[in-house]
Amino acid sequence: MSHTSLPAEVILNWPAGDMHGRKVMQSQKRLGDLKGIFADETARSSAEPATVVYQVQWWQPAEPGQEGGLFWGVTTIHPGTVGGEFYMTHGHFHANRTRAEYYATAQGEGLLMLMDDSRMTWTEKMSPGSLHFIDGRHAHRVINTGKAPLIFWACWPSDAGYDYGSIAKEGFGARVFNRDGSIEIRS
Ligand code: S6P
Ligand code: ZN
Repeated sequence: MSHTSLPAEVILNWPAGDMHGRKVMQSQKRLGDLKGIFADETARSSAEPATVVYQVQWWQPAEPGQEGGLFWGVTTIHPGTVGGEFYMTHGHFHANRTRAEYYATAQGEGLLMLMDDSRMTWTEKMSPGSLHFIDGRHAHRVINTGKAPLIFWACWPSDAGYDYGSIAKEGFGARVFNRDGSIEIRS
């Protein structure tokens, strides 16, 4: 019996946070896209709107919403602040609160901010090699508190979905600022 080995559909560059493959998708979030995310909206709207805050690459080998599949992605958050607040992701709950996720840090330093339905908010430190299990009930946002890009890999179920609405409306229960070179978490 003959046997054929197919090439892998996606090749990762782990430390660089890069994915290559025909079906790999990508998106970028610029300061101009992040209205209402940072506390100081005046500072955000007066900054250069084309500045990239973070970018995501991901692979969906199943249909979104389909049960049983897994998605894989990588996010790079650039270093920087808006009105003293560190660059970060939008943050979201999963639409399906029974669907968990893993984050694993490749490079950089930051905080994974988690929040439950009662708005109780806490953080976990992210550094190269740190692995983070995100319970499906918890909203999650990543903040780059370092001077270099923060790169983390993620794996999540194809039917997790996204709920950005409540975060867009009320944010998380805490924010993270650069105060004279040190990290300050304000609730
Ligand atoms: C998806 C996963 C990540 C984020 C990415 C950007 O469940 O958590 O791929 O989508 O880190 O964050 P956000 O909050 O803008 O989607
Ligand atoms: Zn998620």
